[in-house]
Amino acid sequence: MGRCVDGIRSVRGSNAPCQAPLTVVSYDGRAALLVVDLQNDFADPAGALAVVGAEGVITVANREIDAAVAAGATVAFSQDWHPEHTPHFARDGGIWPVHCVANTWGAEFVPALHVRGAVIRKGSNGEDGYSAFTMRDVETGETRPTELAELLGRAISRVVVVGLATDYCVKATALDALALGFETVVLRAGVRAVNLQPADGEAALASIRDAGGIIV
Ligand code: VGL
Ligand code: ZN
Repeated sequence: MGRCVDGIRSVRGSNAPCQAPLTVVSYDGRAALLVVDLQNDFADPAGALAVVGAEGVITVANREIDAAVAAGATVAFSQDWHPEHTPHFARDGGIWPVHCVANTWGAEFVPALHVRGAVIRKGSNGEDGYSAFTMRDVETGETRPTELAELLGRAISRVVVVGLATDYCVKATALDALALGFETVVLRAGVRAVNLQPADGEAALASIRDAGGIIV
């Protein structure tokens, strides 16, 4: 019997169902690939908030980027882009080590990434936030949209999400995409979790699925 890997059966001819739906991701002019936060601080082993398994995410992301560009889909890249002081950081009352401070090495895209598309910096005016669609004012907590939804416009009906991290920015981005009415697909092989608690990544995927997202 075939083994299920990321919901895709590795041996043809077996008809036992996999746990995840068998959905083929294909790109066209109505699709957008969102590449979330593939920056040194998350994706380089020396990064301040290095996520285990991030190399695999870069490989998958590059493959998807190439396919999306070839098919005429939109590709957008988000960057976690923090001010030096933000309630996001442990030193300012939050939970995270200092990471992805604007204009530092940690905030740069990993050098191997095929950056071919628009770049969305969450908080270029000093805000921050997890979702690629929203920025949060660090003083008032108010959120407002980034330019991403406008960039996707009305021509895009479907978004495909890859990147880091499953339990924070991927989750927030996918939930916002669903709330905005996009058919939303998350590639399991193209995401990894921080997992402050061991099951956080799986719980995040479950909440995306519960909100109507497709995990493949
Ligand atoms: C993220 C933790 C802190 C993310 C950003 O990109 O998922 N995680 N800031
Ligand atoms: Zn952050």
